[in-house]
Order: sequence, then C-alpha cells, then structure tokens
Amino acid sequence: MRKSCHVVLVATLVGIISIPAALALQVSDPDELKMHVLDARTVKLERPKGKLSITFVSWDSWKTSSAFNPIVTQLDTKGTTNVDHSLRFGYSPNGAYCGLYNPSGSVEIAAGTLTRPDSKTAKCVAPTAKIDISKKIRWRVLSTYASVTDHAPNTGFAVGT
Ligand SMILES: [Ca+2]
Ligand SMILES: [Ca+2]
Repeated sequence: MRKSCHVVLVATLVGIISIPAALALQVSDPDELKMHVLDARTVKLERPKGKLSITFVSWDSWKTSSAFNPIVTQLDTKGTTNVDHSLRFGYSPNGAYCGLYNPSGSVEIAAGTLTRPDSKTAKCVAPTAKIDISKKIRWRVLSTYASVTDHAPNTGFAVGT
C-alpha cells in the first residue's frame, strides 16, 4: 500500500515538474514499411529557447551515408495552415547536414546541428531567430527511403511542441 502511494506520488510530481519544460511533443508511428530503414518509430519536436529540435527514431539502424535520404519535418508556424518552413536532414559531398529551410528545401534559412545519438536516432537543432512562430506549431515528419515515404503521424499534422 505504502509503496503504491509512493509510485503515485512520484508519478504526480514528475507530471507537475515536466509541465514547465513541456515544450516537446512526441508522436509514435508503427513499424509499417518492411525493408524501409527510415521507417519512423517516434518523432519528437522540441522547442528549447530560440531553437527548434527534431529527433527522429527509426525501427531499424542506419548509417549516415549517401544512402541517408531526406527526413523532412514540415512546419506550419504562423497564419493559415500552409507549411511555412521545413527542418531537413540531408547528405552532400561535404557530409551529412541538417537545417531550417523554406517548405520546398530550396532555400536554407539557418544551418542546424546534426547528431546521431545512436544508430537509430538522428537529431537536428536549428535556431529560429529568422522565422516567425506565432501559433502552436503544426508539424509532421516525412522520411523517404527507396522512393517510399513514411508519414508520422500517418494522417494530418501533430499540433504543439
Ligand atoms: Ca513508421
Ligand atoms: Ca507512418
């Protein structure tokens, strides 16, 4: 009895404590596309001060290489429900990169910092000083491998960070 009260108390405290830092939203996505190494498992958008961060976790391991195909986060940050910006991972002759772009990816707004915390995870953190974020961000992640695109969430957009 006493132990279960403890568990409830801790869970409650964690819930309370996490609220002020809750500028993060994680979306889970099924293991739905066999042989698709960038099949999204979870995608998480966070908003540390002055930045946006996307963490992409796949069901399978993959190496950062020329086969590291685009993982695109579409961002609707202002006004109508149009996509206003995108966060992109990519690979060039200079190596892997990520950054904040216009919706189509043709114009870089700000370079990001790309990390691979483990073989299934890629994270991009980019500054947001040059963009307008004037509402709860609507967003979704598209990961393309071998011409097949996984959407997370599967329909529509996630709302919030
Ligand atoms: Ca998936
Ligand atoms: Ca999906």
